[in-house]
This record gives sequence, structure tokens and C-alpha cells, in this order.
Amino acid sequence: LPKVTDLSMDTGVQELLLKARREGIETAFDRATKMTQCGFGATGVCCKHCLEGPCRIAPNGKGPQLGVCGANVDTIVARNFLTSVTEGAASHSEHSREIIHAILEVIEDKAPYEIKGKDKLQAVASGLGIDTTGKDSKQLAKEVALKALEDFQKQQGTLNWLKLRAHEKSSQTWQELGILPVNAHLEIVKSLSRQVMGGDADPVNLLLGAITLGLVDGYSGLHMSTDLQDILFGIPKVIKTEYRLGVIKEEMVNISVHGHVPLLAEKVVEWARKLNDRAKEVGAEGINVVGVCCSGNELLMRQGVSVATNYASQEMPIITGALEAMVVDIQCIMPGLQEVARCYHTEVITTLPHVKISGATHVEFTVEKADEAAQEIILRAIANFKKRDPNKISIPNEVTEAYAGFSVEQIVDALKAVNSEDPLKPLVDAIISGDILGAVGLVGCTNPREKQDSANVALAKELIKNNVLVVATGCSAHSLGKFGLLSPDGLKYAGEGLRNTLTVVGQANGLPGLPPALHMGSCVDNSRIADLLTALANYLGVGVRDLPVAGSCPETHHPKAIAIGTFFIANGVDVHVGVNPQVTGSDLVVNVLTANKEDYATTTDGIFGGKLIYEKDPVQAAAIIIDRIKAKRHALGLK
Ligand code: NFS
Ligand code: SF4
Repeated sequence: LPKVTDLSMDTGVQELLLKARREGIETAFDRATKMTQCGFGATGVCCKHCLEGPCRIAPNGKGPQLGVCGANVDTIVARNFLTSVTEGAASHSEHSREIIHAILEVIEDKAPYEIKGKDKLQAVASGLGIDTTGKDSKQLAKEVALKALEDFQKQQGTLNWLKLRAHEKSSQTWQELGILPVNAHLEIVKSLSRQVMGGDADPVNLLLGAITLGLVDGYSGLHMSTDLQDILFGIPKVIKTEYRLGVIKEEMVNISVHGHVPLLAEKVVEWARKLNDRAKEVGAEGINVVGVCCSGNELLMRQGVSVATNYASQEMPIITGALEAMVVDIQCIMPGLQEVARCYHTEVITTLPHVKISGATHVEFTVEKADEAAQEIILRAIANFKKRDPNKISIPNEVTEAYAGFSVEQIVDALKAVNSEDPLKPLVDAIISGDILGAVGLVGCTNPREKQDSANVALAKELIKNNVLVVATGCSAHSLGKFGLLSPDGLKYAGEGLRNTLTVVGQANGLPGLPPALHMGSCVDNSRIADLLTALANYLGVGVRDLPVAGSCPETHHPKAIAIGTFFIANGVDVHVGVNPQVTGSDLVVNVLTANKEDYATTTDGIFGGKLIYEKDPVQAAAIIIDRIKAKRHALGLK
């Protein structure tokens, strides 16, 4: 067995991995060790699109070079890439569609939520061209929700959310290429139909299809989810919180919320507060809700709920022996949770009809019956408290303080404390002077095949040291939170220019400084990063592709991350991945995505201004990213 210190940087996770081994419990890290990766799949050359196959193309020309149908390796790899992007776009679009329906129920008084983000509602409504005069928030929210629904229904034109949020120069490029998405469902279905056996067999065309699906992901998925969630739950503001497994409290009834859509998670927090005293009846001091993955991020951003852990170690809260319930909704929920939970008193509670795990408890959640579902979950957790086995309880004690809640609105507000007339000016001035060299969105996951948190943290530190501002989302943000980079203390790792700038802005806002990495939210909140870039590009009068910025996903695992990466590449932003993107079997696909100079004009870099960078070593990756940021600065005439 590998040493636990090679599996995760998080000492709490290491401690619980040892506990799991003592107790004979298998975790994702163990399964990753046992599961050898297939060389064909790893390079993307395996096709399972029909029953003549599976077909796989042998490397180096030694063996069959065409599938039974005659598909070549480029078509197979490009098609598999499109499959991943489509899965990601479908996940995010389904997320936003859930929120649309929630809003429509709320305005008809059929669901127990209220429209909390009135400012955001006004802003989004005017952005969509809705006349806001004299309309109350219910009327406005209805019109916004119906505009959102059009993005799943219309048969002509372009996504409303793309028109709302995309930079004009980017849209122009997509328009010229004829790849603008019409509606999310239409594009997802069209994509599936072109992937089918005997469908699209032109690898370049398949990759352009992937760009369209990347745009679906970015606009009707990410942006729409963020905008509508801000309308429903309010725009995040800076908030202090805690990270790591030590946020689980032995004397409390502990409930972790895990998944992505905050509709249920918000209710769990609300009812945990309302039913807190009921926990005392079973001898607990109260109820403690903690976050895992992106549901954790959503609650962190708006409620300050602390975060226990991120993706790869999601089984660990159960292994503490002190978790009464693990409540899940959709995405990134390991089926293995239930296998682990069987050995403890923890109840895994699934909540949606299309995401169940056999053996887990199912409490059906609908927005109409949100209060009832949340109450039932809390009462079940309280009842489980007495079923604990005291011999199995062991909670790692570290916690780390962190700040989150950096929505674009919050960043602009913070900058207003420095320049109330022209808030972006201090940031732009710092970029122009070189105090801030550029910015990188550090996003994505952790992956049980990689040493958890290690590349996320190492890459962030390297960037910060070189005066690159880091903004973070998703499980990567959790990695940074655990290791002090979401706290002003983390400025000790920053280069002088970055440190000075963030100290000035922080102090103008009553903090010792801003953290060197700004936590902007969950993975759908990568939209916030895109919005910030659009605002900067507009301010400077350039395209997003011209900005000295990049995205990085050092430890990713999910097709959603591939979709998000494609969205940023389409916007002219380089995207680094530290995990094999499973396309290396095709020179053509590699060349188009990574622009290694052959036929440069037909690469994503030549067309959109952004490319894929695959580099496992985080320090090396930082160097490549910084070089590229410098080249983009140079092209802007900056030193
Ligand atoms: Ni993003 Fe969030 Fe985490 Fe990765 Fe999964 S939880 S949406 S996919 S693992 S960051
Ligand atoms: Fe093989 Fe072609 Fe069928 Fe794919 S679509 S499994 S390459 S025959």
C-alpha cells in the first residue's frame, strides 16, 4: 500500500486513511491504487459508439488503424472529447434549469423561498433588455426566469445568456465560425446525434462542435446558474469561515451537505438552525452543518458554513465516526460513500429521483416540499446521534481560517474603498505597472489518483510568488483554503507587488489585507471569473483573449471541468490541466488543442487566442503559464 503521506497533503485525511486501514475500510485512494488505467482509454483511442466495437487504435501504427466502420484515430479521439464536453454541459445546464423552475414556483408562492438578490435581479433583467420600470420583484423574476427558459426552448437565434454575458469580440468570432449555440437542449441532443455511429467523422468539425458545447456549458450552464442563484439567495459578500476535517464537532449532531445545487442545502442550514434545540434532547450540544465539494462552496459563499473536505476525500467525514448524515444531491457523489457508511452509523441520504445510491436512504426533495424534506433529514440525523459507536470516533483536530465570498460585485465594492469613482482603476493600474503580473483562475477538483491538494497548492504558491493574482473556485479553492492561501496570512507567500496591492485594498476594507487567492465560489461560479475578465477587457478596450490571464485545473477529474476548460479556451484564455486529458492518441487533436505550431491558423490558439496546456509538474506548469502571461502583456505594450 502507498504511504498515506503520498496520497494527500492534508494531515487530517492522512490520519483518517490510517484509521480506515486499521478498520479494514477501502477508500477511493485504495481503489485508485488497485485500478490500473487502460492505455487505450487513457489516450482516447477506444471507441464504444456501436456494437461493432469496442474498437481501439493501436499506437505507433502497430495494429489496426481504423475501427470496423473505418473511423480513424483522429475521429475517435475528437468524438470522445466531444462526449466529455457534452456531459459537462448537460450537468451544468440541468443545474440551471432546476433553478429556473424553483424561481417560477417561488413567484407563484408554491415554494418556501424568497427572492433575496434584488440588486442582481435588477441588473440581470436590464441586461436581458427587460423594461424594469414599475415592476415588483416577483414580476421581474418571472420575466427573467422565462427568458432563461427560452434558452432551453427556442429553435432559432442564440442563447439569451450568451448575449447577456459574452464579450462582444468573442461572440463575433463564434458568429463568423457559425458555432453559436441556439438552445441548450437542442445543442446537447444535436451533439449526441453527431457522435452516434455513422455521424460526424470530421475531427475538426467534431472539435468545433465541442466549442459550441463549451459555450452551452459556459452560458446556459455556469452563468445562468450563478445569476439565478444570486437572484434567489443573494449575491455573496466576503465572509470568514473554517476549513478541514476539524470543523466536525464531536459534541454536535454533524450533517454534511454534498453535491451542487444549493436549493436543498440552503434549507438544511435553515432547518438546522430552527431545530437546533431538538439535538439537545439526545444529548448533543446542537447541530453542525458542514460542506463537502460544491454544495459546500455554495453554503460557504452565502452562509459562511465551514467546509470539511473536497472531492477526493469525501469519504473521510464518515470515517470520523461522528457524522450523523451525509446529504447529497447531484454530481461528484461517489457511489462508494454508501459502502463506507455501512461500517458506521452514518446515513447517506440521497434526495433526487434521478440520483440514487442503492442501500442509501432516499428522502425525496422537491422545491414545493423543501421544508418537509429538510426537517425529515435533520430529524433523522438527530436520531442517528445515539447510534454512534464511541470506539470508532476520531476527528482530526486541525482547522484553518479562510475568507470567501468574492463575487465580482464584492470585488468591485472592495476596490471602491480605494477609488470610489473608478473602482477597477486600482486593479488595472497594478496590472499596468506590473505589481500584478496577471491573473490565473485556479479551478477544478482533486482526484484520488493524484496526491490530494498538492498540485493545487504548489501551483498557486508559485504563481503568487511571481505576483500573479489567483482567483479560485470549486475543490481547488478548498485545497487553497486548507493551506492558508485564502487568508491574509497567505500574503507571506506573495511577491512584493502583489502583496502591496492586496494589502492596500484589504486595509481600505478593514482587513489586514486581501488573501492572495480570492475564493469566487463553486464550479458554476467560474462564470464570475469570466465576468471579471469581461469587465477588465471592456475597461481596457481589448478582447478577453488579449488579457494576461489563464486558467488552471491541476488536479481535475470530471467531464464538467473539460467543458469549463473548453468554454475558457473559446474565450481566448489558456487552460492548463495537470491530469491526462485523454486525447494524446491523436496528433491532430493534440495539435488543434495545444497549438504546437503545425498549422497554427487551425488551432484553438490561432482561432480563439487560447489553448490547452498539459503539464503534470505544477512548478513547470506555473513557468509555462507565466511565460504566456508575459507574452500577452508584451502584446498589450506592457512591460
Ligand atoms: Ni467542480 Fe464541484 Fe469538486 Fe470537481 Fe466535483 S465538486 S463542480 S467537478 S470535484 S471541483
Ligand atoms: Fe468501432 Fe466505428 Fe463502432 Fe466506434 S463507431 S465502435 S470505431 S465500428
